[in-house]
Amino acid sequence: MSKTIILSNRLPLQISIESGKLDITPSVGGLATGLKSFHKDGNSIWIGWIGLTEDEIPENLKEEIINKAREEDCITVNLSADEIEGFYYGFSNRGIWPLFHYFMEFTEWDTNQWEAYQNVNRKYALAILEHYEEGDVIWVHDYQLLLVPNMIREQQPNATIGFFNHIPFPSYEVFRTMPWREEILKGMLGADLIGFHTYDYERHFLSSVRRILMHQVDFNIINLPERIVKVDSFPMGIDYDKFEKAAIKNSALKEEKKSDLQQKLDQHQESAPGAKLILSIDRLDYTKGIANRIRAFEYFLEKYPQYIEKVRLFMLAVPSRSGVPQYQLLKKEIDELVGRINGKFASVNWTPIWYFYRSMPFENLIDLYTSCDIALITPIRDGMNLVAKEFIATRTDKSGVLILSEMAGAAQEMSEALLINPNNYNQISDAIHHAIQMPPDEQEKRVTILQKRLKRYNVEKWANDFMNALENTKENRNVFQAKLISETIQQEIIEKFKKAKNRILFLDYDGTLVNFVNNPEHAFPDESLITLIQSLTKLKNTKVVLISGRDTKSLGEWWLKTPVVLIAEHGVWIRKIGKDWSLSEKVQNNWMESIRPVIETFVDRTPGTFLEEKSYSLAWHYRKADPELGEIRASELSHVLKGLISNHDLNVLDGNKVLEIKSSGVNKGKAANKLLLKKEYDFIFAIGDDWTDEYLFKELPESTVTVKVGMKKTAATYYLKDTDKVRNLLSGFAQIN
Ligand code: ADQ
Repeated sequence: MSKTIILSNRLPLQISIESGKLDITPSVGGLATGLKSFHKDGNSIWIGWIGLTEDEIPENLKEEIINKAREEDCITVNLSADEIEGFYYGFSNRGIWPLFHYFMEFTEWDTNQWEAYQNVNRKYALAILEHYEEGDVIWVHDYQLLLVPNMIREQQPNATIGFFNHIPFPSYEVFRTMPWREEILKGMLGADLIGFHTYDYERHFLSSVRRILMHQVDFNIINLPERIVKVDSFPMGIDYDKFEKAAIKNSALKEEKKSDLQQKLDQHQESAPGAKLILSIDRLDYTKGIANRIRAFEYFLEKYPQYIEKVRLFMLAVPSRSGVPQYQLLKKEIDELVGRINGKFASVNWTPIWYFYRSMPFENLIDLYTSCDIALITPIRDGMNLVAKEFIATRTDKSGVLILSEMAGAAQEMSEALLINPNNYNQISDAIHHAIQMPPDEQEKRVTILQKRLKRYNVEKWANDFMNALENTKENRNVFQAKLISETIQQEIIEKFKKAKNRILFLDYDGTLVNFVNNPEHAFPDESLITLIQSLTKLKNTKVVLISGRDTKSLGEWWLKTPVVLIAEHGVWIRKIGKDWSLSEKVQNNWMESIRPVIETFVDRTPGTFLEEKSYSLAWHYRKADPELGEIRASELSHVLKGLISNHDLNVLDGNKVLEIKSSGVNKGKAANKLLLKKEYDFIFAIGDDWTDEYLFKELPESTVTVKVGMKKTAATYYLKDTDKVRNLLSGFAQIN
């Protein structure tokens, strides 16, 4: 039975060793909860690091740790202190983390850390490969493991791999500053499905893929030569029931059963009529905007002094990544800020900020969530932010106000919160004022809507949605019904070719025999291609036809001495062997006068594009343009042209980075079929890479061997990955004797 393999940096296990005794318990984090329906009944395994380096684990406990983890269906990846330093504290948290959160000034790019990141990613990938069996589904998590999907893909090309990024994906302008940006993107593209919390992260990622790797992107589908990758957003939810139940249980507790913290919080409430408690909880991280929050609170007390002694900020900062210098500096900054503001505003019986730098047990977290009046969550950047969602889930009496930064992914789904810009202290202080003043029925209205949404889209639904989408990518593979030409299929085709008495080959040029280059005039045939085509023409009873959208000039010059039939401008011109160019179709070109100026306005407005004027068609090339602007303008131009030509016998062809307008009576299929009229062929072969070649595939006789270059939607029977593979097949034809 196939299983799910989950991979994350840390295992969902808590480990402690006290007086030589080992204790391992499953952790209750959101991810673990979300995946519980997959991670049970032995139907899944979870691979990750246990949280202690090799030298921190006593020799006599190593075996026991492995076994105990195994009991929880977890497989441990061992990491040394050096590996953790370079991979985790280094590249992951001094490089990727600040960059992806737009803190470019904090990024450190170090070759040794990059080495460590690659090596540790390889270690995780190997751990997966060791346990992978055909049919298994693999789900890789987060920014520490960006290279893993492709490392698995290289060894297991047919595996189903999902990747989810828990932090933001930055804009292309920021991402491009990373020295190893290509490697990181290629690593991620090993997956079949890539998930982000929000659509914004998704579009930033797609933009980087388009601009850096130059892959063709159609909506949220990335077309790689051999497969497609789907990108989508899945906003992560919380274990709603757990928080709701805990809150109900908490409110039912008798006075003497309440925690010390709860009793202290109750006293605060009683200390002054109308006293308000503002809560802030996060890991101590510079992305969370803790310093901003304190400054905004100071601003609030100055702007609304009537709340002095009536409002308190309860701030819980959970220690995090203290091995990274930026975090040590941040700790110092927060300590000083809290000290300064408390010094400035405190009175004998009131301190404005209660500050705790520690982790707290779950029960205390619930005490805080349920006792406060306002949650003030102001990250500068945050992938999602689950604290905001947890706060809402615990408000079973429907009271409370959430003030949330619009820079948190959660803000996209929580528009009923008071959304603020974390850098605007005035706006934050007004939001605090608004929250304090908000009437209970308005609080109830807002909380009710939020709760309904969070309850429905909880963490389990999030995980299920991702896994279902990942399952569906298996079907995507079948959308492309064309079959990859394997070694065996190639031999079969060559055998057919060999046996045939009369053969004809229709070969497209750009993107099929040669790769695309920025300047089409530079795509001349190299020596080995000329030799290859010449050797094909030397075979008996074999006609070679180069069929292209190009004009007669370059094709004619390049293939002057080679005995091939040339078809130019998609079928307008033909040059038979030993003859001059002649018109194959009677076509008009008087329409060009009126269409040319329209295209010229697009050339002027779109840097990197140019107009190619052929004798019977006009082509607008946008390969060198900014990829996104190019696509937008192409769709705009196509729309304009289609409007203009509606009463003419013309059509607009959407080729590979080119829009071409020409007579609708002409296409490659029609031109090719004309050549078949004169002779009986028992082997017809057609190969091409773009939309214009589909006419060949559709209009040639059914027995034709049709081949698409690249994995795209096509009417062809087969496909090949790239031009090298095309040349390899043609060499097979050339060597039949
Ligand atoms: P984090 O940056 O850690 O997560 P967040 O989403 O707020 O941020 O999650 C924090 C979690 O820790 C919450 O579930 C919370 O209950 C828990 N927690 C907070 N304080 C605690 C305490 N004192 N003791 C114990 N537990 C505590 C990263 C990204 C986020 C993204 C998540 C999930 O940075 O943007 O939302 O992953 O994808």
